[in-house]
Amino acid sequence: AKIPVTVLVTGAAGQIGDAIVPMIARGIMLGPDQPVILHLLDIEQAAESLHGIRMELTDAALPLLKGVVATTDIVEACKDVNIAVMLGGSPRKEITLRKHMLSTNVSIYKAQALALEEHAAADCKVLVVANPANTNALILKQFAPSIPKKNITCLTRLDHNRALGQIAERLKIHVSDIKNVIIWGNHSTTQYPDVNHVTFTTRNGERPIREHVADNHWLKTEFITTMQQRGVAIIKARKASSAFSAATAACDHIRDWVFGTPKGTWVSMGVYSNGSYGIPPGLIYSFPVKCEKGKWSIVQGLKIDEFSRAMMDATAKELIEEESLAKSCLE
Ligand code: NAX
Repeated sequence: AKIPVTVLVTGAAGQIGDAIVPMIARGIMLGPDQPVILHLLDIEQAAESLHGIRMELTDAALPLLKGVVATTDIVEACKDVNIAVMLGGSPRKEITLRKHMLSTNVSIYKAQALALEEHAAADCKVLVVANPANTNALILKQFAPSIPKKNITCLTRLDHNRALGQIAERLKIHVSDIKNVIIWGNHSTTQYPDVNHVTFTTRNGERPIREHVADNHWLKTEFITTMQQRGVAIIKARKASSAFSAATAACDHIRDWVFGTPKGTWVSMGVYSNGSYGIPPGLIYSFPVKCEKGKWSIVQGLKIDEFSRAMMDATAKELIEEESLAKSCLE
């Protein structure tokens, strides 16, 4: 039998937590034959709902679930975790000032980094979902220096999947027949969804998407704004922010990272920049990545046109500003 993998979910009593906990416990993230132990962390005010989730996990009699630790103690939560999915943080709806949101989250991510640094497994893989995701991951990287920096990532897979979904709907093709969209940069409204390298499957093999989109104008205008505003549109419609789709994306992110991306396919992940494509080294920036044997690498050699260059630099600029704002919160 396989050794169980311990997965930490912070903010587990929140709405994405609600969606992702059953997914992990039923093998959607790590596969149908991988036993898991769940560590669920939330804050004191959410202790009762956390207890409720724990009761439901018991009631579901899940064959893959080998243990549950539901706690409000960060040290207990981080003990020996192999994978950490960080959903916990102050929600946007309560805090409207960016600076305020940053300073609250900076202190949360500093504290959680210190606990992971000390108590998590040495090769722990970290996925930060909570906003501002890139900058929270950057803080985590700074305060958990013994965790390899390649192991600290943030979620832009939801944006990636959204882009595939938008293109599929527009072109009336199935989403599984298109691939290789890229989300560059920040998980924010400055993100750049790049379709220049997207291909779709035809009877005659892979063809560039541009051959299929008569309306190139759509790709440069409405598509990009729809993407940048999609989160807000979901909130308007659901009266709550994305939950199921975010949980799905987080599972996709970890699954592809651990098991690898299919040959010829890449995905978007927020990872630390090594200077690829002229992006300042050290930033946590969303790049196209391929994964193999539990490691990601940035896809190299893609042609970048002038429009893309400007969009990629604009989102990098926003991340640099967020970083300095976050650092000023630490002083
Ligand atoms: P919720 O507000 O429903 O849940 C957040 C949970 O975190 C709450 O249960 C809260 O008690 C808990 N929490 C707060 N401080 C904590 C701490 N110090 N330690 C542990 N837990 C703590 O938000 P939800 O809709 O689940 O979203 C979670 C995060 O994901 C938010 O920051 C949100 O902005 C972010 N998102 C990021 C996305 C991405 O693509 N990167 C997309 C979806 C989502 O909006």
